[in-house]
Amino acid sequence: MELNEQLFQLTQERFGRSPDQCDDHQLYEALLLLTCRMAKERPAPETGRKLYYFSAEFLIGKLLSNNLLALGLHEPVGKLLASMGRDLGVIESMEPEPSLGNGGLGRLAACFLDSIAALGLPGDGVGLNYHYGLFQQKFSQNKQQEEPNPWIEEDSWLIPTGKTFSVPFGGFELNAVLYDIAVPGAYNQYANRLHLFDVEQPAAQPWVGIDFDKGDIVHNLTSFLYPDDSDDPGRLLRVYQQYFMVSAGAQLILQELEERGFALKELADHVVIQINDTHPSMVIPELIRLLTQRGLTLDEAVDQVSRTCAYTNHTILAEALEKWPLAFIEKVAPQLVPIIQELDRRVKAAHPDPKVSILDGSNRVHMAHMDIHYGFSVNGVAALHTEILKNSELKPFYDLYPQKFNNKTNGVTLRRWLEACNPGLTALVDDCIGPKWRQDPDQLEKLLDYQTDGVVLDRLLAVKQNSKDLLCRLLWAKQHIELDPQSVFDIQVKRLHEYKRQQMNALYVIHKYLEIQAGHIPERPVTVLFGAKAAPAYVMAKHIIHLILCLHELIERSPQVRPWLRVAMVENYNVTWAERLIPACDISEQISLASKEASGTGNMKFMANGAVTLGTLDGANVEIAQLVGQDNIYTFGAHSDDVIRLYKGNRPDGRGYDPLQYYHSPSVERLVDFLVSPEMLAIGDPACLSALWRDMKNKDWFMALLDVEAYIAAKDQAVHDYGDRRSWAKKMLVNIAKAGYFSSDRTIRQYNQDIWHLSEGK
Ligand code: 26Q
Repeated sequence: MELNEQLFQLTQERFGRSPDQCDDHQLYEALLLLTCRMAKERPAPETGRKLYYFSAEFLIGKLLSNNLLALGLHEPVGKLLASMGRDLGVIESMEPEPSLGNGGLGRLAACFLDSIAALGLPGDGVGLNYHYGLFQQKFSQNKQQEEPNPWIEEDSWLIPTGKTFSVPFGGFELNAVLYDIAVPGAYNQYANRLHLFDVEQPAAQPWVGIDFDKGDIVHNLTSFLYPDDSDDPGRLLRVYQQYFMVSAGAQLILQELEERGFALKELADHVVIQINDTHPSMVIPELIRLLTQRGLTLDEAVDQVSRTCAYTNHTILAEALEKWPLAFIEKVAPQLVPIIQELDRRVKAAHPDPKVSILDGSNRVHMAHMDIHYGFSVNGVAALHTEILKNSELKPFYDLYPQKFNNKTNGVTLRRWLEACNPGLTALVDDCIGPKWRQDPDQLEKLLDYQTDGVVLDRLLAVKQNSKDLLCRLLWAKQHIELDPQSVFDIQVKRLHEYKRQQMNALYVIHKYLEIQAGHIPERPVTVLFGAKAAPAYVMAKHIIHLILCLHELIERSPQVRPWLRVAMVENYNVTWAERLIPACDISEQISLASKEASGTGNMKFMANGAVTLGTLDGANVEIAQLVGQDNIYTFGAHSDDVIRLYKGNRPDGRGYDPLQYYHSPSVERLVDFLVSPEMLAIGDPACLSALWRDMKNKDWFMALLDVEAYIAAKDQAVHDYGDRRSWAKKMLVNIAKAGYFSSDRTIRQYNQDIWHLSEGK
């Protein structure tokens, strides 16, 4: 049936009217049903060995556009709607965005599912169906407020499967109900699945903010992503979530294995499990439990599981490495305790070094250690990150198992992060090099032939200007903030964390503010845009948001400064905001303290959209710099080995980093002290601002003061260079041309070649 007939039939059945009589929401619902049905009917790829990607987060974003693209319907539907005088963009805006992730790790999982399907590989995601997702961010009195994000409507992408699995907790059992989201592959006729487990009787929305009864596991287990883990009930709920996800997931895997006609003791031949950070690590003891319960000996079960599980590390921040008290596991899943103890006993018998044991002296379970001993692969997510794991953070493990360690530099799906979010740039790329870069992203390098083509460079600048104009309109519509579309757009969007150093960017804003007030007018106007959520219990991160919002208010009130400098923070930064912000960016802020950002993936999305990176030599920035060359990136700041040395207190004088030493440079002191200046205290909360001020000068754990002067110089250089429009356009072009390496299709091919081997097995 023709597309327009299908749509007609659907809207008639559902709303008793033809598509052109439907309102935007009705059209959205009809397209959702149509797309969902088509995706659902697709078969799974031919199964050799099958991958299960376990992750506590899948930051999938809105799906309508993405799925239309994969189904080859984006253009026809767009045209059909246009012929009725409707706009696909408006229809899409009806879709609620699920917030099933925090940031990079969750978005990576979503890009990976997209690429696995596009390559026609058999691989499903396994996660949880959080009803209110991550909180929704609101600003009030220049502070972040949290509210639930109820994203599940009557019609959604969730497909009920009718499958349930009983999860045995200490003292009670809970049924895990399985919902699926279909993941159609672009360029083929297959679809994989994202399996999301849910409780049977989810709680209704809490009335006040995001407060809820953390002890009511039966109803609240899947209410929120990352409940506040600053207190024990919150931490315990996290462990309940993790065990629920992995137990149900493991049961699903064994059920599918048997349905395919294989024996349990052949598990490793037919299944591979990728453990996305340590959040799903309990899948290891849980699978061992299930296999022994079903007749395998302990040795057989340990052997199968160890050849099935592979672990990805996403962080070297010690505080983010999960170490759960064994007492928590005793309460949540007591049946795992003897298994974990036995796994630890074997490790201790073979390796006396206490640094590599699973259970430490305080009876805490080091989840990563369990993954490394009882998995066959350990990977970092960018070249530098993997080297730091091998040489520093996980060195004792690398010494034991050098063959397990490998690097898989992250990537992003260019289908969402170029084709869907930036049609203007996509058309320009197609006009220059044809359409084949979609399936072979390295072909983007052909754009290098146009570096001296004035027509192409001017078109590139026009495309960028158009995206900036659109963003200005959106920010006005959403937040009543007026931007200058002719200014340089400098954008930092990512989770709020001290190591990412949004506070250092704020110091740049203060620097500019003071310069302009002193009568030093900059070469051209600059707009500094932020987007970030702070974890509800992360006090310092909330202070930084407060600082940024206060700076916004201060500058909006200053007729002298405002023409030259503006600051804004988008409210509720999410995937949808990213899709609007990234195409409009001139300068991409990637300024983490070297050694702390495992990879970053925003950096890749920005470069693919023609933004020039201003960054430290951290994470994948190092690889970006190698690819684009020094003329097409602005790098600054301390190197990772210096930082690691500073943390160890290895300065020549035997001391560690002392922020006061940098604070007392006059140009830095006035920036930091501005936090508690009369003009700031008149706007902001003195308690927050002075707490931040004290922390910055006395602790500065992530060394913003070490790099701030180099940072200001590098940013001013970039703003200067922006003035030579043709030369800037060339930098943009080189960045786009080199972005092919950061396609997640490349990353997934490497995972498959080195870790998964999905075409093997039967
Ligand atoms: C752990 C224990 C208790 C509570 C929360 C957590 C927790 C939650 C989320 C720990 C880590 C995360 C998220 C980490 C994350 O997003 N990491 C990012 O992963 C990206 C994909 O590999 C990288 O590009 C980023 O560099 C990395 O920061």
